[in-house]
Amino acid sequence: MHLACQEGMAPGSDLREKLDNLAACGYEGIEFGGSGLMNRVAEIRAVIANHPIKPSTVCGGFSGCPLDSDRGEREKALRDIKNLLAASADLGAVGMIFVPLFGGPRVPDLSPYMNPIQLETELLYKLMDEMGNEAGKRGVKLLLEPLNRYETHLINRLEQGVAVCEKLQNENIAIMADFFHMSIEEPDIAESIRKAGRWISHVHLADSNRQLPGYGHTDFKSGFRALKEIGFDKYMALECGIPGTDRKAELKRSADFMKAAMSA
Ligand code: LER
Ligand code: MN
Repeated sequence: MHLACQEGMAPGSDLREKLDNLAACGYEGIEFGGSGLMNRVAEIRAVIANHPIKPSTVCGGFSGCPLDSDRGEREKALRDIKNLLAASADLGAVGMIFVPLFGGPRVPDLSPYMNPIQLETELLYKLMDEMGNEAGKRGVKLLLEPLNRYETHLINRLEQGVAVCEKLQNENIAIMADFFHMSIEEPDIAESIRKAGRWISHVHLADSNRQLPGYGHTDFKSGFRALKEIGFDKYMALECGIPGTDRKAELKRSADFMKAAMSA
């Protein structure tokens, strides 16, 4: 398991300084936001080439919405996602994080034929299969992220993400597990991780209050133990707030906290 941090959280005035600071604080990877990333790939590759910090993942950042009733919105999303999968490959990242839908339904209720969730699910299968094939061509993964109920009505728990993976049986599609969302939605985080098993290919780290791990009440020890048990060996990227003013000291303190939890 390798600790990573989202670019936006890293202290530093430019990418080089951010990478140096992350390395000094005990991290091994950096997660990039997808918005505008296509235009930055060459610059990032040049700066990161011989650096110990490696790109872990690309997080969302596409326009449109894959599950909108408007075909133009869906096509925009699909085009951007394909480009971001290519960018992920160019950066050597594990893959691209994908949230199919923020908020409520954007498709009509066609009950008794299909309600919005049924329609969204069928549409999702079709689109994810296509995106998964694209990910395969690029040698990266499409990482489906369950979000808590206040951010999406569609996929809230790991088991719902796993159900999509099992339905599609596309080896380029996986799920990721975000400790913040899990602290709201999973009855037992460790057990949910164990059940999701091999389908987990990325992790987001935040405590129960979406601050740095160590500032809330999430039990990271049992969560990390479950990740070890399933043989998870990829990146876990911070996606949270940093309390206080000394960001570097806080990032180092949290890395130390997580390393202790990993070896407990
Ligand atoms: C949103 O809450 C989140 O967790 C992000 O990773 C979505 O891209
Ligand atoms: Mn997340």
